[in-house]
Amino acid sequence: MPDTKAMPAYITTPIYYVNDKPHIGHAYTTTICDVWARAMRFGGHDVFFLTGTDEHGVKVEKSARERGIEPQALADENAAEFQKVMGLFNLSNDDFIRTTEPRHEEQVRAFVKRLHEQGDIYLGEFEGWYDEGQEEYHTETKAKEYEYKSPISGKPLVRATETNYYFRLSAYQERLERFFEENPDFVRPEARRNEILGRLREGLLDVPVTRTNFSWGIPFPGDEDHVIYVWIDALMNYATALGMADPESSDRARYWPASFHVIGKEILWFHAVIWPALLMALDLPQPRCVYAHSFWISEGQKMSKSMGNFIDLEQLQGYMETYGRDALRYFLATQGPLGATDSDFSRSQFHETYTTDLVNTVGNCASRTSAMIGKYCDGKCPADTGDCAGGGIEWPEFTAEQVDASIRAMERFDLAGSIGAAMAIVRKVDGFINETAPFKLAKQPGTESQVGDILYRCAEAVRIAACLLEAVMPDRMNDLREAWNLGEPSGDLRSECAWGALQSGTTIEKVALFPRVEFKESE
Ligand code: ME8
Repeated sequence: MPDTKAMPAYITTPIYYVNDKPHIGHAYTTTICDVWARAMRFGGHDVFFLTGTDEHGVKVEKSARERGIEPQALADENAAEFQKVMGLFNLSNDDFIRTTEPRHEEQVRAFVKRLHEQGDIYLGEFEGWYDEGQEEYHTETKAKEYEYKSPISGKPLVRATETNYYFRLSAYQERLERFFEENPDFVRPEARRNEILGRLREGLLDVPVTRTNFSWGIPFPGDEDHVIYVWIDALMNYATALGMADPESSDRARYWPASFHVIGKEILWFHAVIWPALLMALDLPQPRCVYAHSFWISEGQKMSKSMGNFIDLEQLQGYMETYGRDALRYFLATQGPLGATDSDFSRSQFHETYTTDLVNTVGNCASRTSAMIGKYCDGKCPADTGDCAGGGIEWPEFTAEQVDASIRAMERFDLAGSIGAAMAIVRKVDGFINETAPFKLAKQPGTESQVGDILYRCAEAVRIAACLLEAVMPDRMNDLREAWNLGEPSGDLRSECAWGALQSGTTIEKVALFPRVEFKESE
């Protein structure tokens, strides 16, 4: 087994367009990456977590023009909105890259220059079916299948001819197919991998990497009438943030390649095909996994601007004020569209998840356990006497299994699975309290040792679950750490979760982690 603990881990979100304000989708992707990044840090990994904004391109130029301001002013304004999300959701990103920063622009030009000089980029003319909204060409087969309309906006595809610089994507067809075969986990979930593989096998066209119809972009090195296509510029952020144009002089190069590029399913082609081909051309190692999640829909409806039903930051702030930000993080991480199907964000389901999992399960177990320790053990953690009165649970074995399952699930980005394993520990404690009824037992004389033993087991199991839940709910689990005098996370999650680390005699204060909230339909 390699020593994985000190291994660098690198996770990225898409960089978000600044032509609009952030909404739940952006908060979602960034939050799930944050959960993973925190979990890996607790596990002792050397983590780099990157997010940022995509600030060039025709969309930004157009939105700015509509507002009568400069594109850079719009970018500054909305980049600040995206940075606000970081604070609001307690996101622990190590950097926030903006594609208008000189450090990014300079490296993009260096990469593009290299590709041009080595013949991977050439000047050519092209005619094809163009999706203006997506800034993307489709093959004849695909255009026909889409009935010559954009699969995203429904607007007609247009026949377009351009003299542009092209990236020789077609030259990477075989290498890409081989790469996909040799790395079955490169694109996840599997349904998405199959889609990409199907499309890949239809054959690749060279792709334009410059534009001349607008100017808000990075000038093409050596031919400044052309600006670099926003997607090429944007994809390269994952490498420029680590200084990969000159890895020798970058102290972040050790993080390359990414463990996970987490994205939404609509931008998978760019990440699963174009990006790997660019990396092959640049001779850089490939990311381990491109994880393409599905979409949140709202109260059963697709969110769109025309419907005006985007769950925006204000609404999310409303949820936070009522339920707390950890509750929102928990909901996003456990109920989100990490698989191949979309998830519905509904007020009633949010409320139900909060009440069932957080109030009635985690909150209730922690408060019952600490209240009984207060009442029967003077607020001091009792001893593990082995004098347990029933329950029939092999706690060290049971918790070790859940800890292992939880850590492994997190490592492969199965957030719900990881959190589910931690929740299984808490549910077991709940059942154990009901079955062994220490509150009844305590009324009989001479049962101190038994009662203490039961409560030690409850407290120790809750503590272990809390360590596993800390990545998703850092605020509340830190409250528990403080109330139970558990100290700081050690950076070695597995040892921290070993049964028996809780010392008898530790002061255990009563905690109320998740207050009950009344459901209001109308909010
Ligand atoms: O595409 N549900 O930026 P973008 C879940 N700049 N996630 C959603 C979502 C939804 N309904 N809607 C959006 C871009 N997202 C490019 C990316 S990367 C090199 C360049 C999330 O502002 C999801 O992660 O349109 C999606 O991929 C991303 O927001 C798109 O953000």
